[in-house]
Amino acid sequence: MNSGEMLKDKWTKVIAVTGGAGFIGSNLLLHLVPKYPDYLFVNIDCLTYAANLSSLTGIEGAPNYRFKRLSIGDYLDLERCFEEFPFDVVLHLAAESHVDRSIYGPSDFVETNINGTFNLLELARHRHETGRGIRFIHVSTDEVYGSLGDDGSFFSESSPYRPSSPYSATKAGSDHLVHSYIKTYGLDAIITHSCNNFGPRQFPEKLIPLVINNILNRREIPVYGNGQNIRSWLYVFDHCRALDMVLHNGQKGATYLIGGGNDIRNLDLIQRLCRMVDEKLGISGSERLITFIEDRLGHDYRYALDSSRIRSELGWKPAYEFDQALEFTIQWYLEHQDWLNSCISGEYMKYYDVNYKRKLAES
Ligand code: NAD
Ligand code: TDX
Repeated sequence: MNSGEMLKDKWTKVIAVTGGAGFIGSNLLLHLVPKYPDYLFVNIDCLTYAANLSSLTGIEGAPNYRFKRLSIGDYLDLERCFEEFPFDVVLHLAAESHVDRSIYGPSDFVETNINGTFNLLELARHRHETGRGIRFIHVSTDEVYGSLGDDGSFFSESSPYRPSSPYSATKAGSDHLVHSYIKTYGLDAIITHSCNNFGPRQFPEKLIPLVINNILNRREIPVYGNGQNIRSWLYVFDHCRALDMVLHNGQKGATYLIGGGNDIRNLDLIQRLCRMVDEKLGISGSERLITFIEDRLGHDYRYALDSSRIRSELGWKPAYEFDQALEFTIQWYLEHQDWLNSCISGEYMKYYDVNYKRKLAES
């Protein structure tokens, strides 16, 4: 018996989770590793600025968890990993994920989101073609569908692709590759598109942790344009529950939209966060930190998803009410300021200056 066969013998499923040291990936592993002690989880992550291994505290020593530091952009490293582990499932989350960074430097987005996904698909195809089943779950975003107006409409599984930013264009490119592997090679792949996630362990370049972090540091809260853009929010734990259901019961070749239904204008959300954080800290006046700055280039106005398919087929629905989840989230950041501080190192401040300094000075 070779080592791959021994692993197959020992574990009911062997699952690769790419990007498992990032925001959603770490929350997903914290959900899945204790829940399925008979599955082996292999976290494949090259640890970019957005990764944080301390997000995995609690499972890093679990017998059914392994960590492989490698880039999905490196085919040979990835091939060795696929030789070592007989994967039954790939849960693919690794990506460059921040829209603003994609505006200033799109090339890493092409490399990871398109080429990295291509490498994973090729290795999955090789397994599939040798008759060893493999399920490929590609975690995509609502942003590939572009922007909605004020007409109350929603994106559905059949909405046309109209990405606006280099980030969403590279996610769209990777989705098209996945679609082509389903159609051409019959790969057992599924694509999920979720709306904006929030919750613990999110890098503070994204709106909600950025607001909390800036309140804590008494720094301006930068609002793009007039703050009237609308985002639809999903608590990360509800996203993880959805991915668990897709992994076990999703239909081969299907697309699932995962929406939380919490649609809110950015300014309303920021003001709500200011009030909630102030109340927890026993302070007042954080709303005065709000600073309107030049709009994001290509800024999408509104996203909204029709998630009736995952609700009716898989019985998923969000378990958390929006305000309650916001409250848990704020509480987590207040209790984990060491985690936040570990993110806002030199690299973060360099990014912060490039993205905000001039705009804040001109505001
Ligand atoms: P994140 O930026 O927090 O984490 C990404 C992780 O991927 C990091 O740990 C990073 O080190 C890793 N990574 C990046 N490049 C890599 C490479 N070349 N090789 C190996 N690992 C690499 O992202 P997130 O917010 O957790 O998003 C996870 C996935 O979900 C992404 O595919 C994203 O497009 C998608 N998504 C995110 C949201 C959201 O609101 N955060 C919403 C919808 C979809
Ligand atoms: O400083 C800011 N000021 C501001 O007004 C930041 C960081 C954001 N915003 C606005 C831009 C957006 O309208 O807030 C909204 C949310 O911004 P982000 O947190 O950057 O998220 P978004 O651009 O909507 O994309 C997110 O959701 C979809 C994730 O980053 C993507 O990875 C995911 O695919």
